[in-house]
Amino acid sequence: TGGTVVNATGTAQADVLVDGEAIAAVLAPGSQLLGVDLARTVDRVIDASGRLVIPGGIDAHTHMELPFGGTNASDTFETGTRAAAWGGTTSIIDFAVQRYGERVEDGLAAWHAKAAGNCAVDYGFHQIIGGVDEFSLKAMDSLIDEGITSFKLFMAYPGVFYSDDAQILKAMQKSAETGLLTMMHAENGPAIDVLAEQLYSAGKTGPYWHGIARAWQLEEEATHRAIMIADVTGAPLYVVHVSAQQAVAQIAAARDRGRNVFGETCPQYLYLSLEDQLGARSEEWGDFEGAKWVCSTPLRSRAEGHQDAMWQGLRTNDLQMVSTDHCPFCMKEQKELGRGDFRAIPNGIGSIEHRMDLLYQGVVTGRLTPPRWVEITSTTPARMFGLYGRKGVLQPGADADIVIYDPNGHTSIGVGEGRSHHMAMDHSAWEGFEVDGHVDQVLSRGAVIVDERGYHGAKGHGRFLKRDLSQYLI
Ligand code: DUC
Ligand code: ZN
Ligand code: ZN
Repeated sequence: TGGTVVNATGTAQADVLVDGEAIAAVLAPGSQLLGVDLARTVDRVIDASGRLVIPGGIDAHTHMELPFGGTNASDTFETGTRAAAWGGTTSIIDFAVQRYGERVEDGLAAWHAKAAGNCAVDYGFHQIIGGVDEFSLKAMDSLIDEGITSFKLFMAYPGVFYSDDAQILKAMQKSAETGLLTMMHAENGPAIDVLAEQLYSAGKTGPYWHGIARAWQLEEEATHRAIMIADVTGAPLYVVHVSAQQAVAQIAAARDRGRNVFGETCPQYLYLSLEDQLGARSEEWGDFEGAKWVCSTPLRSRAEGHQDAMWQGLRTNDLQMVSTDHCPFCMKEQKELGRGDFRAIPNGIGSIEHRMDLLYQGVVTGRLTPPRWVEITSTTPARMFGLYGRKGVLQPGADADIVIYDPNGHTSIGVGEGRSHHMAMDHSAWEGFEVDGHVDQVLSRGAVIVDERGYHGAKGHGRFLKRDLSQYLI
């Protein structure tokens, strides 16, 4: 009661009535329903006065326990979804992995086994297709029945996940035929690997060179190529982790031509830069400190204006939403595998806990309205990935995934006393970020899993989300 309900469509002073796991009504303040004073009738009243009441965040791009770079991403489904809950994210969509030579069904079954019974919040999967061949193409026919309505291909990482143009074309034909949404990691991997090898051989071995090898031209080129192959096949295309302003321009041009082409960016591409990485030093790690921010696509130059272009893309809706690409690795024993050779640093940043707060800063600085904040963090992810109605909106019939957010609160991000950090990492890529706003309470399907007294969730509370086809396509 007493809060400001924010949906993607607007804000209103309203009370939200929850019955069991679902929202029963969104009511004018005062909580009267058919003459009954609800505040005196219900089991429990949560006072939300002075706070924003929003649909729980949906992080549509996470990698719990991903085997990558010779190690495993450090958050399990248990620790990662608990950190999500702390940060106001009540659904995740993780990537099940099929590697070259593996059966898609086996890759998917392995991901179900990792997640089942371990999640604090609801979870769904996209399917990575790491080897496009007649078997995986056939297996893609049954994904929709499994509630998996999107798959990811990689134009990067030759020898690991990489698809060549012929494979991309065939998979996109399958996407057009079935309605599965194609997600693309758009970077020219073969070219990047040559540049990386040349830099390394020239003695340029530190973390910063990772970003130099992964030049924006090779993101622009791959984005363009993916868009054009999508065009020929009629496949809907969603470009993940966009960081180069030139890639946004490619997506914008396709959208202007009326195509089903979409783009996601991540908090790191809005806030962090290659220059930050170049200057990073610490007593413990020296200039290897920059390894904390090694991810792909890489952080880009602030002087070149990429971060502003990401905010601008969110403003113009050429970028539709923000996910984290949460792929955490510790410095000790994980990132440090790449000491002396940036190519061996496991790629990834952990942000699942901070996405809602970091994006709220867009409201604080006047770059986003509160409804747009909700749209890019919850409503569009729900529509894009076939969850809308159940998730992404506060309306009767929707799951009672609700965040009570204090716009006057404060959050100190980072590891250590008085700061918020519940991810299984020995550092934070966001150390020292002091942000306005605070996640006060979190409900997942009607259960209060976070409040001012702490965490009350349970592993196994989160359920697998069978998703419908994308509700965002033109
Ligand atoms: N990029 C990352 O930073 N980590 C995991 C995979 C990816 O594409
Ligand atoms: Zn990727
Ligand atoms: Zn990813």
